[in-house]
Amino acid sequence: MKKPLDFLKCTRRGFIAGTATIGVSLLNGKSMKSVAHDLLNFEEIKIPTCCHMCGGGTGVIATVRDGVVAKLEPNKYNPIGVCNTSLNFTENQKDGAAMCPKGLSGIMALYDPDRVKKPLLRTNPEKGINVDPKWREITWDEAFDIIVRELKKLINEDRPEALITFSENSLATSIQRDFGNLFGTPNISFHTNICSATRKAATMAVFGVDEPLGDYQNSKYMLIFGWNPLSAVKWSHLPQILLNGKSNGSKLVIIDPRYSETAAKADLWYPIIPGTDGALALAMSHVIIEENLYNQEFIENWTFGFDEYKKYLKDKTPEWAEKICGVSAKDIKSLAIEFATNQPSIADAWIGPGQQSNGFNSIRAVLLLNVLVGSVDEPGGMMMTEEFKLGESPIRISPPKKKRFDGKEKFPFGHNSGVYVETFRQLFEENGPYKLDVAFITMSNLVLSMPNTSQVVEGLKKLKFIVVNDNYLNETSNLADIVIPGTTYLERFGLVTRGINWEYVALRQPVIKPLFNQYSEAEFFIELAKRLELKDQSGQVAFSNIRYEDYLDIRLQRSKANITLDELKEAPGGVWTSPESTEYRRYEKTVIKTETKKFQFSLSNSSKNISLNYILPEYQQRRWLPDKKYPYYLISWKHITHTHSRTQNNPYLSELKDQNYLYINPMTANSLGFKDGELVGVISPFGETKAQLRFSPGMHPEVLGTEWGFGHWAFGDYAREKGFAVNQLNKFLVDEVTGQALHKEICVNIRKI
Ligand SMILES: Nc1nc2c(c(=O)[nH]1)N[C@H]1C(S)=C(S)[C@@H](COP(=O)(O)OP(=O)(O)OC[C@H]3O[C@@H](n4cnc5c(=O)[nH]c(N)nc54)[C@H](O)[C@@H]3O)O[C@H]1N2
Ligand SMILES: Nc1nc2c(c(=O)[nH]1)N[C@H]1C(S)=C(S)[C@@H](COP(=O)(O)OP(=O)(O)OC[C@H]3O[C@@H](n4cnc5c(=O)[nH]c(N)nc54)[C@H](O)[C@@H]3O)O[C@H]1N2
Ligand code: SF4
Ligand SMILES: [Mo]
Repeated sequence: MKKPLDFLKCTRRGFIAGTATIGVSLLNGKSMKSVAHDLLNFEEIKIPTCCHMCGGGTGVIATVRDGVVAKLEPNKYNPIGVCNTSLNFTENQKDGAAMCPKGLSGIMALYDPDRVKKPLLRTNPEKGINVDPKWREITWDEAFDIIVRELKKLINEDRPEALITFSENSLATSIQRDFGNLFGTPNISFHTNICSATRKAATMAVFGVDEPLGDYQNSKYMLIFGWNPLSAVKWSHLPQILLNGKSNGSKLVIIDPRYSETAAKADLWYPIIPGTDGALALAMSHVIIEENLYNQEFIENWTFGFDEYKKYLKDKTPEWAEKICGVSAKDIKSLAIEFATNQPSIADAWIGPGQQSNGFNSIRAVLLLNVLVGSVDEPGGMMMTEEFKLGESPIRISPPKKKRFDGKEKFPFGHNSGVYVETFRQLFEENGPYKLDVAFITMSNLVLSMPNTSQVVEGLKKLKFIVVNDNYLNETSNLADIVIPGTTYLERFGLVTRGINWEYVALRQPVIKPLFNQYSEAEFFIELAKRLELKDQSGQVAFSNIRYEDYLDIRLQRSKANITLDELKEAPGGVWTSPESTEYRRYEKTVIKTETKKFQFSLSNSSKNISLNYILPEYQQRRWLPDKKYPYYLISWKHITHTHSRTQNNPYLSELKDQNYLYINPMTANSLGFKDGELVGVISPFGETKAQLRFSPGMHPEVLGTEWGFGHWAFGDYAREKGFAVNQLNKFLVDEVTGQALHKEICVNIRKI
């Protein structure tokens, strides 16, 4: 390995010493100075914090030796990494906590020499995918002056809505909303609509909560459609609790067009045709009803729309579904009977079906299996969790009344993160409701992560001024006017509240000072608001005497935790957990938050102005289907060693995996005369790229697939020119109900080169 080790040379003393492992008692709270190695005489501190190598927020303990982060390890005081129900927390804690490879490699994200260290100004006015921006380093003051000048133009023209922001969805989100409200733009958007908005909308429609999580460890049957938690690790306890469930006698069944990492641990795996999960789930429901295996009492007391659903299911037989999804009628029947008779059971679906058209209905059909058998909010069933709520922001200002650019309100279950695909389509086609001039893009590599690379690039070129806040000069910053150096999570504050089935809040805190003396992402927006002198509703300049830490402190004190930030720092592992443990059958005590206040087989007819085929979770064929010219489905997924496009420059992770392949069933390849390892052209109507074939008997013969996130042409030395960027091949497609981007709906052909 080259640069990173050179970069760390100064810490050699600490590193050598580190090899003689020190048994430091596990911490209580904040920067606890502990007894170090007397002989070698260096100072060691252990600091609890939360990972942000992906959005999971797993608990971490950072060891800092002489001011250098030397080690990251799991924090067993934090439920994320241990267990998602309090029922098993203490028992699981005895085995310690877990982190995934991406999390364990966080040090290399911090000390990556390719990081952006100073604000940069573009000096080349020409913009293009491969055009050198000719960056010039500028001071922070210069950067703020230029940005303030551009934003003041919008204020002077009374067009604050011409500012749009895009951001990751758990980094300074409420500060960005406050900033948007103060500035007067409604166009504050986050990545959820290119992520899992279909699942959130489907769970809202069926259960009235937006992120229910299964109690897998206590389940007897786990049926998972298009979710791969053993590789797409997000809450790092998930692989273990699924496997604990299995050891406790549960059956694990995976529905996925390929033999995924989770399928490899499953009892049964059914390769399905992409985008047909809804048909399979509907036919299973048909069988459960026909066989009288549904939970009549639960349905009578707690659900809405059963009779209509039952009527709709009349002809959705296993034989009907077999022709659509490729799973045999016999298997569908036995799956349905097993699911209903092994209680408690869980049926769940994530973004495999979610990033295909009609994802909203497909996921609803899957979730309704839980409702049919009544395993909702039962131990071992699907838990009706709600995210812990922080208290109100201290910034008092109402949202602007202006219309959003992305037309989110046209989507009946449009997600409040916005509709990126519509934003970019309208930018590209120049037919939005008004002109957008300025974009802030924080912790998002839209050029790689959005479908339809070429039109996303052209869309970005239509903007007058783009500010990217990132740790790297990524593909998106190639089109920016100013790049602001980001922080890593090891250099900033935050509060983590998602991902388990009882209430908790965990502290993210800087374990060292920001390496380049940079503002954190939240502080950047606060500083900008101050320099623009944005006023709250009382007429005071907002944030004039509130630091980000104060902001978090106030919201924490106003929450149910009712503690200060300092108290959270002192809490074991930097975590507050509610004294009330995981609750089951919450619906018996509280109101179900669906429109009809029942678990919904059907939406009510008056619901949300929704078109008829979304009232019930009807099966509709995918919009983009293979044809003679493009005969193969192309799907993509996450590999355990990487997060999206952001970790490919991490030397630890790129040593484990440094490129993606195009996986193909050997039967398909042989029939076409392709060899394992061959470089081929991959063509869709929207783009072309080259990929290395890899034979995999675990691929459905009609489906090609790859790990997404590779194929950088910018970023850093380790990342560049490894593998291919799959989103060059797709088009702007959205789920009609939610506005979710449909990354997994692509059809391609391959050719010799
Ligand atoms: N290692 C790693 N883990 C991550 C992330 C990461 O970047 N890297 N990102 C996190 C994020 S933001 C998210 S949203 C989650 C997502 O977590 P997952 O939902 O697990 O995401 P994917 O890996 O994209 O897709 C899951 C599976 O869907 C399959 N699939 C594709 N099309 C279909 C279909 O039509 N039907 C069915 N049944 N299956 C299909 C794919 O083969 C894949 O195995 O992962 C999180 N965890
Ligand atoms: N084909 C295909 N496309 C997909 C998916 C898929 O399965 N298939 N999955 C989709 C999903 S689920 C999601 S969530 C999106 C994710 O898409 P994005 O949210 O765009 O994620 P990344 O591509 O990882 O880009 C994140 C950027 O943030 C920067 N970054 C990382 N950490 C920090 C930080 O702490 N501070 C700052 N300022 N910057 C930081 C990284 O350098 C990187 O440039 O991609 C979607 N795209
Ligand atoms: S799943 Fe891995 S990368 Fe994501 S937060 Fe947990 S440890 Fe970090
Ligand atoms: Mo995601």
